[in-house]
Amino acid sequence: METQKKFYLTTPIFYPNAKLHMGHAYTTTVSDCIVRYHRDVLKEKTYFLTGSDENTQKMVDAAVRAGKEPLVFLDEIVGKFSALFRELNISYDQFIRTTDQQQHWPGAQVLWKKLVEAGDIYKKEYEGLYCVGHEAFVTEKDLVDGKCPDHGVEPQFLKEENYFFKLSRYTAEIRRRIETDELQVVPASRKGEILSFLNEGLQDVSFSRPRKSEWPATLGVPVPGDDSQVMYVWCDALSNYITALGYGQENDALYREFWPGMHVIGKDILRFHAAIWPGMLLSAGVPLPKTLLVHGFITSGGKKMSKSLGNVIDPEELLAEYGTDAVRYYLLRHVSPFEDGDITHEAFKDAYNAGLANGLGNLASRIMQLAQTHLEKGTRPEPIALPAGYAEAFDAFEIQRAADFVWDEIQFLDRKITETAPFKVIKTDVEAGKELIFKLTQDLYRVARLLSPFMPETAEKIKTAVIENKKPENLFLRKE
Ligand code: ME8
Repeated sequence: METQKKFYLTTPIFYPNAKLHMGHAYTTTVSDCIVRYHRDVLKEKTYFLTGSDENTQKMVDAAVRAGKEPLVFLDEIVGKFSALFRELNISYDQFIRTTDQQQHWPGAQVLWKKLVEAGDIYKKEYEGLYCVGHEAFVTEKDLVDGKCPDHGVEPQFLKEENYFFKLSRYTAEIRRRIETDELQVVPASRKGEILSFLNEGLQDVSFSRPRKSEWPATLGVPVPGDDSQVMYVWCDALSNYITALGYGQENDALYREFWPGMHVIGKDILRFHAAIWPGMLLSAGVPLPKTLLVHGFITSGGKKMSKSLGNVIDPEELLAEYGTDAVRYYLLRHVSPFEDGDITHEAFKDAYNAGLANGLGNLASRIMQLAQTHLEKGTRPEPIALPAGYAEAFDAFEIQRAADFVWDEIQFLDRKITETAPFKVIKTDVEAGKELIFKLTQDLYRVARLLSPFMPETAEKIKTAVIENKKPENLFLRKE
């Protein structure tokens, strides 16, 4: 018997210093769509990981601003993360928290020890500029007018004794793996970007920080053998992708089953994932991930969303007004997974009315109205081969093209109803009319199958309607 194919996908783990916004909703929804394609359409065995990146100064700062104990603040925010993910119907298998001392810390420490064994960790006095927004050291040339252009704040000057990781050793090997697509970086423009970054050669990175007295003891993974230091947050955070699977622990069945997998990330964290992470894995003798899918940023009206511009679009507001599948539809069909994408209330409403109210919703009710009136019973068609265009698009992570494929089918069926006019045929030839309608219900069911990674609930509703031979509830009412 052919063994079932395995597929492992991770989202970035999110900083719990504020609630999640549209960009976070995007990264997670794209991830969910890809996983659902592998699990529900290709019938592979999948594992889907998300989580939160908790051992950070910015979380502690946010807690202080909110007047709350860091750990209380943390639990509240992380509770909101899972609430949003439920609303978006994100089918993750595990939510990892980097403060989890059972699931995360032991594996992170085993990985650290591997780097030590490889001779890649050394101690050094270091001074530099630290941007809390990035949770990374920055250099003068990264700054504009003395401030970090991404976060608009001056970095802190730090002088510390830290452990360093000899990342520089791995430049050539990382380059080779990316060039040959052993570590596939998608899209090609991001591959080019990281290769030219690697051309400059990688610097060693500071990999630990002195433990801060104001941090609770449960925050920050202790450096093995030196409790005065905690792991640098990116070293700690990146390791989540394998600690969640049990790497370095007694029960590492998931790790053996699913690693290596793919990571979905935003363009802002490419260097961490395509330089530091592979460097750590090479040092530790762990296989590299197969793929990094690097998406762009979501803007609103062409501008970065910001409270002062008043263009912030809150995923919760959209979910409350339009529902889960409408939000998923917009993000998956109208935002490119490779470039920056835009969302405004106007564009959302137009897309909703065209693609869902007039498109999919209208088609499903037209067909099922005919079926309910003229057929005696429902049907559950046998699966047929996956259309090549759809599978190719998904395999290349061209999510929009895969969605377009489904909407092309919807248009095709709309035309088919008009052209074959079963409602007329049935008046003169009952059997021929019924046959046309029956075929349409089968086609509709097949559309629902292809739709399921994008809009799982709607796909189920449509399938049920076909099986039970009844009109689905008003799927998407037009919005004026
Ligand atoms: O970077 N548009 O966490 P984070 C699209 N904890 N995607 C966006 C976005 C936007 N405007 N803003 C954020 C971190 N994202 C680290 C990751 S992983 C080991 C550690 C997405 O909460 C994008 O994918 O700041 C980004 O990489 C991710 O959210 C995490 O953002």
